[in-house]
Amino acid sequence: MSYFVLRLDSRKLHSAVRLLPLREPRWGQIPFLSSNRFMSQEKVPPLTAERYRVSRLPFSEVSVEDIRHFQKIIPGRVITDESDLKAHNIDWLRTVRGHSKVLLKPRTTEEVSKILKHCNERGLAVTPQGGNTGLVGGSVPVFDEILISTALMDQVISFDDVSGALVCQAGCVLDSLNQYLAELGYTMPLDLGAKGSCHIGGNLATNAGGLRLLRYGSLRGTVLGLEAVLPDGSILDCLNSLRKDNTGYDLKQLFIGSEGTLGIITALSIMCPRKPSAVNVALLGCENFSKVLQVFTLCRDQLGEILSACEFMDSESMRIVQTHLKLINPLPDNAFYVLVETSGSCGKHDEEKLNIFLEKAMDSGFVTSGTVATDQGKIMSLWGLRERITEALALDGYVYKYDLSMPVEKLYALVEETRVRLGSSAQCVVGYGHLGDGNLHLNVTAKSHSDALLSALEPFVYEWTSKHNGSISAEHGLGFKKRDHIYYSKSAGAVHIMQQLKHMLDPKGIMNPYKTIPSTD
Ligand code: FAD
Ligand code: 2HG
Ligand code: ZN
Repeated sequence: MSYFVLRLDSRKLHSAVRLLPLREPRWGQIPFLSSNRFMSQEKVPPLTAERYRVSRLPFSEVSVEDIRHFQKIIPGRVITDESDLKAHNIDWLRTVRGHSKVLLKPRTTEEVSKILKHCNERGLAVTPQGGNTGLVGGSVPVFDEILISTALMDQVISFDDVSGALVCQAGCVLDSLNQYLAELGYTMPLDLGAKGSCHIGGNLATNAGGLRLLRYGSLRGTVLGLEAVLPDGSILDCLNSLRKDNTGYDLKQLFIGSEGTLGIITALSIMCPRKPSAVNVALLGCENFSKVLQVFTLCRDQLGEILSACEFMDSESMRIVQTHLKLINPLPDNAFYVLVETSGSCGKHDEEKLNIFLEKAMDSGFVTSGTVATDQGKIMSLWGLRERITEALALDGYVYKYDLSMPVEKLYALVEETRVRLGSSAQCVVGYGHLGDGNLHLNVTAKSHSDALLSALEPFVYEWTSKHNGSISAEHGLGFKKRDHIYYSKSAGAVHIMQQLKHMLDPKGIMNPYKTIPSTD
């Protein structure tokens, strides 16, 4: 047992800290789409168009001639077999379903360009797809949009060992990039639970936040350049690797977070930090949310530059990973948990700082119990309790998912109010998230989808968030599910300019229709 329990008041600590070894596969494969259990008839969601009552826009339908044309551009990489298409038509959460008849797998930017040029000329709608781990229904078609996958665009183009600039194609899997960089002593500036499946292009397209944002900032700062194919097939080359470049408008920012509605990101350049040589993770138990906030303040105060993550979970989140994934909570019976990670280059220095922080946290009564991990296996086990909540929730039933940012002191009040409001109509209401970023993940599960439960949640959650000056989508984007709620977080004037930009770049509206930006109709 190489866990060392904090040098704290040992009476308050759990002496026997036992964590299960990490279950395989982690996120290397997302079990949902590959296992028969989840591909069974009963688990297939109804068609999006039926559940959400959407009307198809007047795009062309794919013809035999179109398929022949695509086969000339990418021979052997035009997928039309219904069973091969099944997993690509359903989102990871299994809540929305389209019925695309064709999936295209280009390898190069030029191939993407030829495909989009043809689609634009023919008025064929398309949906770009990376790892299909998006949580707002943006990555699958609503009707029969052509799927364009980046799965085969998985090459690293270059890495600069001095600046840390990585240039790669959009279909590289986040975790593969991490492994590639680890050998060179570097790491990716972002990390998320879906790392084994999500593509870096998908991360940019959603402006994914994740677990390292507190330390390395958002992709809007770490992405140095990108290349995108516009709907008419022209290639926009903004793929430079400069830290500083103030020549004109920063067009790459338009594509970061655009969720496939303006073009297809084909390559990018990203600034990668050195891989920290000393990492510590502490899991702490707290009695109530105000103590969670006190721990966070103390954390920032005492850990300063070595603080690399600060996440919180409520007891319901913990219950759900224990129930569905059989993970073991080393600190049972706490109302709240805070996971603190430090990363640095000097183990001794970091441990000293961490211990001072922990002693203060215990002495001030902010924390009732805690455990620290310093070796990789145990660190991953502690992180599993946090990272795998999304997976556990999906096993609990139908999930209503809200991803909100707001002043940190308000974060948990919404969870409590939602619980009271829903009463027994919800199976489970959990609150957890990126405490350091003021980002709450409020999730509600029920046996199945119900319009009544949805009406109890919306617009309540959005109104509550807006009233507290928050954002109704902190990091997952708007996709299909949240597009029309954008007005809770953006003014009508701002949305109007977005619509004009969309129209300028995509006058026929073929790029990921029904998503992200409300239509002008
Ligand atoms: P997809 O799901 O395939 O696509 C997402 C959107 O981007 C779609 O609208 C799609 O059309 C568009 N798109 C994809 N590729 C391109 C491209 N090359 N060019 C243009 N548009 C494109 N998100 C967070 O922010 N933080 C988290 O901590 C986090 N954790 C997660 C944990 C789990 C278990 C899961 C399942 C999801 C999580 N997510 C998180 C959601 C997150 O949005 C995705 O995991 C990830 O960023 C999407 O990447 P992807 O390659 O799977 O994209
Ligand atoms: C996370 O932080 C992800 O784990 C997913 O953003 C959050 O499932 C969710 O609600
Ligand atoms: Zn998150």
